[in-house]
Amino acid sequence: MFNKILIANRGEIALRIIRTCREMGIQTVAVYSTADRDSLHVRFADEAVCIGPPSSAESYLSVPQIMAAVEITNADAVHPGYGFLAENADFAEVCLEYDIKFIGPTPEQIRKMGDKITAKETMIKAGVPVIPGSEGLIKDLKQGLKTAADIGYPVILKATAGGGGKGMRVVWQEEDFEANWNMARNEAMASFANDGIYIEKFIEEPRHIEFQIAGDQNGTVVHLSERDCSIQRRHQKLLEECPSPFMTDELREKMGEAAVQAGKAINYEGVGTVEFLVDKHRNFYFMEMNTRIQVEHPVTEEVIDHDLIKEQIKIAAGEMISGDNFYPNAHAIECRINAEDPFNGFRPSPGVISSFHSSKGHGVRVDTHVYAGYTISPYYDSMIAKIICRARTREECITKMERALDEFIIEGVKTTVPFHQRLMKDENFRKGNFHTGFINEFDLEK
Ligand code: MV4
Repeated sequence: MFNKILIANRGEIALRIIRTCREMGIQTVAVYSTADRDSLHVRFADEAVCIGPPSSAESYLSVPQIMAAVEITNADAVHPGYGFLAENADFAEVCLEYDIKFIGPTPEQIRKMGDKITAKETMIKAGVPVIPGSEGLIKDLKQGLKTAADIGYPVILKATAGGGGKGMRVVWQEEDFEANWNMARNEAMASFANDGIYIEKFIEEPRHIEFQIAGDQNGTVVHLSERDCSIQRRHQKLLEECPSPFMTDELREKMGEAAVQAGKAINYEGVGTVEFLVDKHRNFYFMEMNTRIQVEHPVTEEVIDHDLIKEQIKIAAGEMISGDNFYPNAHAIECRINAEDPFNGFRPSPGVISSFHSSKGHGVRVDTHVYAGYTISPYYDSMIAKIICRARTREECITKMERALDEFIIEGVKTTVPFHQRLMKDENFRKGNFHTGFINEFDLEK
């Protein structure tokens, strides 16, 4: 087992990782930018190293700064958390070269899933259903028009270097193809310095259902059931839950098996997430794989009663997992609380938290790094807390969440709490009747 883990992250996930390390008797090193001097991860870690100014590029994204912190503290492993360097294959490779264990998959596994066309080709070979579309990259406008006509409109143009919704364009009819083609290529070049584009059939009103998987260094891969992440706004997830209200035992078996096949196809090591789009007929298609721990991992932890960070660390240390899948024993919902004004287009609302009271009580978990007096910096993402509720049924879980939201007090900044309070009351949400376009149709003032 590791002696000392350096956490290359900040905020609630850094705290989350420190907690598990303490329980496992592993020493911790926090790294922080000058904007995070007064953060709890700095206080709760055994050691802390300042790695630069507030800008992420010069601190949390700086491989030389982080490797220097590893060197001076003599850490033997790095946990990247999510965001920042978590899916940076070059960083994972530098760790490998310096004989520091990167707690996550190998650089090769990260690269295979990071390039979306390579990922899709790998899934086709593994027998995992993918969205019908072009075979590989589209060379030029002419080939694009022909491919789109063959697939049939509507189609969607995606950047191979993209993901998470960046560089995507939906085309409803042939006469709009050329303009969208040009925009997609320009956007992809500007965002990713790679203008490779591929085309898929556009799936209308899909659900986003993802499977948590885990694979060990021995080649065993299992799934830990699904999370429904269809409640999103501009590709930012707002709420996640397990089980999905759309799930059946039969569909879970089929999708779970596909997720395990996806992991096995790349010999996946670590915990990861296989994202699927599911249409109204319950056809499911591989969309992307995330090779990191995700924000919404507590939803799974609550329903299967396992610590996923602990599993990550054990796998990284070479421990084997049992070959059994995990199924939900309860219902869990996570509401992401962001310092944003939901009545003003979710505009960020940084500033000082003047007072803070966390929701508490049976079946309520709040993962947060904030406290009264804490300053929310405009430099980083605006998520300040996750309220996770667990109950035996979805109905009870929603009721508990309503209570937990009412009890959550934060003053000094605007938050997305009122959005979630309104969502909990929505008839379609309560019925489990929603898809990824739901929030665009959802009127907060109603
Ligand atoms: C799609 C799609 C419909 N059809 N692909 C968005 C994020 C990126 N991972 C892929 N995304 C989508 N791909 C086809 N062929 C619709 C989306 C999509 C979406 C997916 C998941 C969650 C929210 C979404 C919101 C809008 C579009």
